[in-house]
Amino acid sequence: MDNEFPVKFYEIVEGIKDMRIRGAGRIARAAVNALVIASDSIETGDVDEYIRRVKNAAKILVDTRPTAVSLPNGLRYVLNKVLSDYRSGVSSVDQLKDNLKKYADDFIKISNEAIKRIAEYGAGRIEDGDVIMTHCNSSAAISVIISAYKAGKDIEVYATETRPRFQGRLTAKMLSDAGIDVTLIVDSAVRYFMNKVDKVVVGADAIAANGAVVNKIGTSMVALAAHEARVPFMVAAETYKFSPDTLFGKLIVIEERPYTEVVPEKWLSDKPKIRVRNPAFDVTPPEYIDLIITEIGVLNPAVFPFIIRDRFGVFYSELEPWEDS
Ligand code: RUB
Repeated sequence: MDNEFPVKFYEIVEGIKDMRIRGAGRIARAAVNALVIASDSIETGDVDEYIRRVKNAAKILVDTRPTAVSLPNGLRYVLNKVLSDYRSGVSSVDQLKDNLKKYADDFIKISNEAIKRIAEYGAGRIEDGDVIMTHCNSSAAISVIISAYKAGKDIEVYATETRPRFQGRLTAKMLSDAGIDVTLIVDSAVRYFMNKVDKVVVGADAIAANGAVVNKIGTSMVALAAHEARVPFMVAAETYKFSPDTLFGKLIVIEERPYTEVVPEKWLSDKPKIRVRNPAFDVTPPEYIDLIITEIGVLNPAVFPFIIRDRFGVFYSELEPWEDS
Protein backbone atom coordinates (compact mmCIF):
# COMPACT_ATOMS: atom_id res chain seq x y z
CA MET A 1 0.00 0.00 0.00
CA ASP A 2 1.06 3.52 -0.80
CA ASN A 3 2.21 5.38 2.29
CA GLU A 4 1.85 8.97 1.17
CA PHE A 5 -0.58 9.65 4.03
CA PRO A 6 -0.79 8.56 7.69
CA VAL A 7 -1.84 5.02 8.62
CA LYS A 8 -5.12 6.35 10.06
CA PHE A 9 -6.05 7.70 6.60
CA TYR A 10 -5.62 4.24 5.03
CA GLU A 11 -7.49 2.63 7.91
CA ILE A 12 -10.50 4.76 7.02
CA VAL A 13 -10.07 3.96 3.30
CA GLU A 14 -9.97 0.22 4.04
CA GLY A 15 -12.78 0.56 6.62
CA ILE A 16 -15.07 2.04 3.96
CA LYS A 17 -14.07 -0.58 1.38
CA ASP A 18 -14.66 -3.57 3.62
CA MET A 19 -17.79 -2.00 5.20
CA ARG A 20 -16.57 -1.65 8.79
CA ILE A 21 -17.60 1.94 8.09
CA ARG A 22 -20.93 1.74 6.29
CA GLY A 23 -24.22 3.53 5.68
CA ALA A 24 -24.11 6.49 3.30
CA GLY A 25 -24.09 9.27 5.91
CA ARG A 26 -21.37 7.69 8.01
CA ILE A 27 -19.27 6.97 4.92
CA ALA A 28 -19.43 10.66 3.93
CA ARG A 29 -18.46 11.91 7.40
CA ALA A 30 -15.62 9.38 7.66
CA ALA A 31 -14.27 10.34 4.21
CA VAL A 32 -14.33 14.05 5.04
CA ASN A 33 -12.57 13.28 8.30
CA ALA A 34 -9.93 11.26 6.40
CA LEU A 35 -9.38 14.20 4.06
CA VAL A 36 -8.52 16.36 7.08
CA ILE A 37 -6.06 13.71 8.31
CA ALA A 38 -4.40 13.65 4.88
CA SER A 39 -4.34 17.44 4.61
CA ASP A 40 -2.80 17.90 8.07
CA SER A 41 -0.05 15.42 7.23
CA ILE A 42 1.15 17.18 4.08
CA GLU A 43 4.49 18.77 4.82
CA THR A 44 5.18 21.39 2.21
CA GLY A 45 5.21 25.15 1.95
CA ASP A 46 4.27 24.97 -1.74
CA VAL A 47 0.53 25.55 -2.25
CA ASP A 48 0.48 23.88 -5.66
CA GLU A 49 2.06 20.80 -4.20
CA TYR A 50 -0.40 20.88 -1.29
CA ILE A 51 -3.41 21.11 -3.62
CA ARG A 52 -2.10 18.30 -5.80
CA ARG A 53 -1.72 16.02 -2.80
CA VAL A 54 -5.08 16.89 -1.23
CA LYS A 55 -6.73 16.11 -4.57
CA ASN A 56 -4.91 12.79 -4.58
CA ALA A 57 -6.24 11.96 -1.11
CA ALA A 58 -9.78 12.81 -2.28
CA LYS A 59 -9.31 10.61 -5.34
CA ILE A 60 -8.28 7.64 -3.17
CA LEU A 61 -11.34 8.19 -0.96
CA VAL A 62 -13.82 8.62 -3.78
CA ASP A 63 -12.76 5.28 -5.26
CA THR A 64 -13.57 3.29 -2.10
CA ARG A 65 -17.28 2.61 -2.78
CA PRO A 66 -19.01 3.65 -5.97
CA THR A 67 -22.71 3.96 -5.11
CA ALA A 68 -23.22 6.14 -2.00
CA VAL A 69 -23.18 9.61 -3.56
CA SER A 70 -22.83 11.16 -0.12
CA LEU A 71 -19.16 10.19 -0.35
CA PRO A 72 -18.25 12.32 -3.41
CA ASN A 73 -20.72 15.00 -2.29
CA GLY A 74 -19.00 15.38 1.11
CA LEU A 75 -15.61 15.58 -0.58
CA ARG A 76 -16.95 18.03 -3.18
CA TYR A 77 -18.33 20.26 -0.42
CA VAL A 78 -14.90 20.55 1.21
CA LEU A 79 -12.62 20.44 -1.80
CA ASN A 80 -14.50 22.91 -3.99
CA LYS A 81 -14.34 25.49 -1.19
CA VAL A 82 -10.60 24.93 -0.67
CA LEU A 83 -10.00 25.16 -4.43
CA SER A 84 -11.96 28.40 -4.55
CA ASP A 85 -9.74 29.84 -1.76
CA TYR A 86 -6.66 28.69 -3.63
CA ARG A 87 -7.84 30.24 -6.91
CA SER A 88 -8.73 33.47 -5.19
CA GLY A 89 -5.14 33.80 -4.01
CA VAL A 90 -4.78 32.19 -0.58
CA SER A 91 -1.07 31.44 -0.77
CA SER A 92 -0.28 29.91 2.62
CA VAL A 93 -0.49 26.15 3.04
CA ASP A 94 -1.27 26.55 6.74
CA GLN A 95 -4.20 28.79 5.89
CA LEU A 96 -5.53 26.30 3.34
CA LYS A 97 -5.18 23.49 5.89
CA ASP A 98 -7.11 25.52 8.47
CA ASN A 99 -9.79 26.31 5.90
CA LEU A 100 -10.09 22.67 4.85
CA LYS A 101 -10.54 21.64 8.48
CA LYS A 102 -13.22 24.28 8.95
CA TYR A 103 -15.15 23.21 5.82
CA ALA A 104 -14.93 19.57 6.92
CA ASP A 105 -16.30 20.49 10.36
CA ASP A 106 -19.08 22.44 8.64
CA PHE A 107 -20.01 19.42 6.52
CA ILE A 108 -20.07 17.08 9.52
CA LYS A 109 -22.21 19.57 11.43
CA ILE A 110 -24.60 19.96 8.47
CA SER A 111 -24.82 16.19 8.19
CA ASN A 112 -25.61 15.65 11.88
CA GLU A 113 -28.10 18.52 11.95
CA ALA A 114 -29.82 17.11 8.86
CA ILE A 115 -30.51 13.83 10.66
CA LYS A 116 -32.14 15.74 13.54
CA ARG A 117 -34.41 17.68 11.16
CA ILE A 118 -35.31 14.52 9.21
CA ALA A 119 -36.17 12.78 12.49
CA GLU A 120 -38.45 15.66 13.45
CA TYR A 121 -40.22 15.99 10.07
CA GLY A 122 -40.45 12.25 9.49
CA ALA A 123 -41.87 11.55 12.94
CA GLY A 124 -44.79 13.80 12.01
CA ARG A 125 -45.77 11.27 9.36
CA ILE A 126 -45.87 8.34 11.78
CA GLU A 127 -49.10 7.82 13.67
CA ASP A 128 -49.84 6.32 17.04
CA GLY A 129 -50.28 2.55 16.60
CA ASP A 130 -48.35 2.36 13.31
CA VAL A 131 -46.53 -0.79 12.28
CA ILE A 132 -43.46 0.20 10.29
CA MET A 133 -41.26 -1.85 8.01
CA THR A 134 -37.65 -0.93 7.32
CA HIS A 135 -34.88 -2.50 5.24
CA CYS A 136 -31.13 -2.49 5.84
CA ASN A 137 -29.63 -0.09 8.39
CA SER A 138 -30.18 3.59 7.69
CA SER A 139 -29.38 6.22 10.33
CA ALA A 140 -31.89 8.57 8.72
CA ALA A 141 -34.74 6.01 8.70
CA ILE A 142 -33.93 4.87 12.23
CA SER A 143 -33.88 8.46 13.47
CA VAL A 144 -37.43 8.95 12.13
CA ILE A 145 -38.69 5.80 13.84
CA ILE A 146 -37.01 6.53 17.18
CA SER A 147 -38.15 10.14 17.11
CA ALA A 148 -41.79 9.05 16.59
CA TYR A 149 -41.44 6.59 19.47
CA LYS A 150 -39.91 9.24 21.74
CA ALA A 151 -42.81 11.54 20.86
CA GLY A 152 -45.00 9.00 22.66
CA LYS A 153 -46.31 7.06 19.63
CA ASP A 154 -46.90 3.41 20.25
CA ILE A 155 -45.17 1.79 17.28
CA GLU A 156 -43.82 -1.55 16.23
CA VAL A 157 -41.23 -2.38 13.57
CA TYR A 158 -40.60 -5.17 11.09
CA ALA A 159 -36.90 -5.17 10.15
CA THR A 160 -35.64 -7.27 7.25
CA GLU A 161 -32.44 -9.13 7.98
CA THR A 162 -30.86 -7.73 4.75
CA ARG A 163 -28.78 -10.46 3.25
CA PRO A 164 -25.95 -10.98 2.62
CA ARG A 165 -24.42 -8.66 5.25
CA PHE A 166 -27.30 -8.75 7.76
CA GLN A 167 -27.46 -4.99 8.44
CA GLY A 168 -31.04 -5.64 9.61
CA ARG A 169 -29.66 -7.16 12.79
CA LEU A 170 -28.01 -3.82 13.57
CA THR A 171 -31.31 -2.08 12.93
CA ALA A 172 -33.22 -4.50 15.15
CA LYS A 173 -30.68 -4.00 17.91
CA MET A 174 -30.69 -0.20 17.64
CA LEU A 175 -34.48 0.02 17.67
CA SER A 176 -34.93 -2.48 20.48
CA ASP A 177 -32.24 -0.69 22.53
CA ALA A 178 -34.40 2.42 22.13
CA GLY A 179 -37.34 0.47 23.61
CA ILE A 180 -39.22 -0.36 20.40
CA ASP A 181 -40.70 -3.82 19.72
CA VAL A 182 -39.04 -5.27 16.63
CA THR A 183 -39.72 -8.38 14.57
CA LEU A 184 -36.75 -9.51 12.48
CA ILE A 185 -37.80 -11.23 9.25
CA VAL A 186 -36.00 -12.84 6.31
CA ASP A 187 -35.98 -10.64 3.21
CA SER A 188 -38.23 -13.02 1.32
CA ALA A 189 -40.96 -12.63 3.97
CA VAL A 190 -41.56 -8.97 3.07
CA ARG A 191 -44.73 -9.55 1.05
CA TYR A 192 -46.01 -12.11 3.55
CA PHE A 193 -45.93 -9.49 6.31
CA MET A 194 -46.79 -6.41 4.26
CA ASN A 195 -50.52 -6.66 5.10
CA LYS A 196 -49.64 -6.03 8.75
CA VAL A 197 -47.65 -2.90 7.91
CA ASP A 198 -48.90 0.73 7.87
CA LYS A 199 -45.77 2.46 6.53
CA VAL A 200 -42.38 1.63 5.10
CA VAL A 201 -39.41 3.86 5.92
CA VAL A 202 -35.98 3.30 4.35
CA GLY A 203 -32.86 5.35 3.73
CA ALA A 204 -31.00 6.17 0.51
CA ASP A 205 -27.51 5.92 -0.89
CA ALA A 206 -28.32 8.14 -3.83
CA ILE A 207 -31.28 9.93 -5.39
CA ALA A 208 -31.24 10.46 -9.14
CA ALA A 209 -32.46 13.38 -11.25
CA ASN A 210 -35.73 11.57 -12.01
CA GLY A 211 -36.46 11.07 -8.29
CA ALA A 212 -35.48 7.39 -8.30
CA VAL A 213 -33.86 6.17 -5.10
CA VAL A 214 -30.85 3.91 -4.92
CA ASN A 215 -30.66 1.95 -1.68
CA LYS A 216 -29.67 -1.48 -0.36
CA ILE A 217 -30.46 -4.40 -2.64
CA GLY A 218 -34.03 -5.51 -2.05
CA THR A 219 -35.40 -2.01 -1.41
CA SER A 220 -37.20 -1.96 -4.77
CA MET A 221 -38.85 -5.30 -3.95
CA VAL A 222 -40.05 -3.89 -0.61
CA ALA A 223 -41.38 -0.86 -2.51
CA LEU A 224 -43.17 -3.08 -5.00
CA ALA A 225 -44.83 -5.08 -2.22
CA ALA A 226 -45.79 -1.84 -0.45
CA HIS A 227 -47.23 -0.41 -3.67
CA GLU A 228 -49.33 -3.51 -4.27
CA ALA A 229 -50.65 -3.41 -0.68
CA ARG A 230 -51.21 0.41 -0.83
CA VAL A 231 -48.78 0.93 2.03
CA PRO A 232 -47.07 4.36 1.95
CA PHE A 233 -43.37 4.07 1.12
CA MET A 234 -41.16 6.81 2.57
CA VAL A 235 -37.48 7.52 2.07
CA ALA A 236 -35.50 9.40 4.72
CA ALA A 237 -32.47 11.07 3.14
CA GLU A 238 -30.25 14.08 3.62
CA THR A 239 -30.16 16.39 0.59
CA TYR A 240 -26.52 15.46 -0.03
CA LYS A 241 -27.77 12.05 -1.13
CA PHE A 242 -28.82 13.75 -4.36
CA SER A 243 -26.56 12.74 -7.25
CA PRO A 244 -25.66 15.91 -9.23
CA ASP A 245 -23.97 13.75 -11.88
CA THR A 246 -27.37 12.40 -12.91
CA LEU A 247 -28.42 15.92 -13.96
CA PHE A 248 -25.75 15.66 -16.64
CA GLY A 249 -26.78 12.27 -17.94
CA LYS A 250 -24.51 10.06 -15.87
CA LEU A 251 -25.88 6.88 -14.34
CA ILE A 252 -25.38 5.87 -10.72
CA VAL A 253 -22.99 2.94 -10.56
CA ILE A 254 -24.40 -0.05 -8.69
CA GLU A 255 -21.66 -1.67 -6.65
CA GLU A 256 -21.24 -5.39 -7.11
CA ARG A 257 -19.48 -6.98 -4.16
CA PRO A 258 -17.54 -10.28 -3.88
CA TYR A 259 -19.54 -13.51 -4.21
CA THR A 260 -17.90 -14.73 -1.01
CA GLU A 261 -20.33 -12.50 0.89
CA VAL A 262 -23.10 -14.80 -0.42
CA VAL A 263 -21.57 -18.30 -0.39
CA PRO A 264 -18.32 -19.69 0.99
CA GLU A 265 -15.51 -19.89 -1.55
CA LYS A 266 -15.13 -23.61 -0.83
CA TRP A 267 -18.78 -24.35 -1.61
CA LEU A 268 -18.45 -22.81 -5.06
CA SER A 269 -15.00 -24.15 -5.88
CA ASP A 270 -16.20 -27.50 -7.29
CA LYS A 271 -19.26 -26.10 -9.12
CA PRO A 272 -17.92 -24.47 -12.28
CA LYS A 273 -21.39 -24.01 -13.86
CA ILE A 274 -22.66 -21.84 -10.99
CA ARG A 275 -22.11 -18.12 -11.00
CA VAL A 276 -23.04 -16.04 -7.92
CA ARG A 277 -23.93 -12.36 -8.34
CA ASN A 278 -23.95 -9.90 -5.44
CA PRO A 279 -25.21 -6.41 -6.36
CA ALA A 280 -25.23 -4.29 -3.21
CA PHE A 281 -27.94 -1.80 -4.25
CA ASP A 282 -30.98 -1.44 -6.48
CA VAL A 283 -33.10 1.35 -7.94
CA THR A 284 -36.63 2.13 -6.76
CA PRO A 285 -38.53 4.14 -9.37
CA PRO A 286 -40.25 7.37 -8.24
CA GLU A 287 -43.73 5.92 -8.92
CA TYR A 288 -43.30 3.66 -5.90
CA ILE A 289 -42.15 6.40 -3.55
CA ASP A 290 -44.70 8.52 -1.71
CA LEU A 291 -42.36 10.91 0.07
CA ILE A 292 -38.73 11.79 0.50
CA ILE A 293 -38.11 13.17 3.97
CA THR A 294 -35.18 15.61 3.91
CA GLU A 295 -33.81 18.26 6.24
CA ILE A 296 -35.39 20.95 4.06
CA GLY A 297 -38.83 19.37 4.15
CA VAL A 298 -40.93 16.42 3.09
CA LEU A 299 -40.77 16.29 -0.70
CA ASN A 300 -42.48 14.48 -3.50
CA PRO A 301 -39.83 12.50 -5.45
CA ALA A 302 -40.78 14.26 -8.68
CA VAL A 303 -39.93 17.74 -7.35
CA PHE A 304 -36.93 16.68 -5.29
CA PRO A 305 -34.24 17.18 -7.98
CA PHE A 306 -35.54 20.63 -8.98
CA ILE A 307 -35.64 21.88 -5.42
CA ILE A 308 -32.13 20.64 -4.77
CA ARG A 309 -30.78 22.14 -7.97
CA ASP A 310 -32.40 25.51 -7.32
CA ARG A 311 -31.37 25.59 -3.72
CA PHE A 312 -27.78 24.52 -4.00
CA GLY A 313 -26.89 25.12 -7.64
CA VAL A 314 -24.89 22.46 -9.39
CA PHE A 315 -22.08 23.27 -11.75
CA TYR A 316 -20.68 20.67 -14.06
CA SER A 317 -17.15 22.04 -13.55
CA GLU A 318 -17.39 21.35 -9.82
CA LEU A 319 -18.32 17.69 -10.10
CA GLU A 320 -14.82 16.25 -10.00
CA PRO A 321 -12.64 18.69 -8.05
CA TRP A 322 -10.10 15.91 -7.42
CA GLU A 323 -9.28 15.73 -11.15
CA ASP A 324 -6.75 18.11 -12.72
CA SER A 325 -8.53 20.85 -14.60
C1 RUB B 1 -26.47 0.91 3.60
C2 RUB B 1 -27.78 1.34 3.06
C3 RUB B 1 -28.51 2.41 3.81
C4 RUB B 1 -28.15 3.76 3.18
C5 RUB B 1 -28.67 4.93 4.00
O1 RUB B 1 -25.73 0.10 2.71
O2 RUB B 1 -28.21 0.92 2.01
O3 RUB B 1 -29.89 2.22 3.70
O4 RUB B 1 -26.74 3.88 3.09
O5 RUB B 1 -28.04 4.94 5.26
P1 RUB B 1 -24.30 -0.44 3.16
P2 RUB B 1 -27.92 6.30 6.12
O6 RUB B 1 -24.48 -1.21 4.43
O7 RUB B 1 -23.86 -1.30 2.01
O8 RUB B 1 -23.39 0.76 3.34
O9 RUB B 1 -29.30 6.82 6.31
O10 RUB B 1 -27.26 5.84 7.39
O11 RUB B 1 -27.05 7.25 5.35
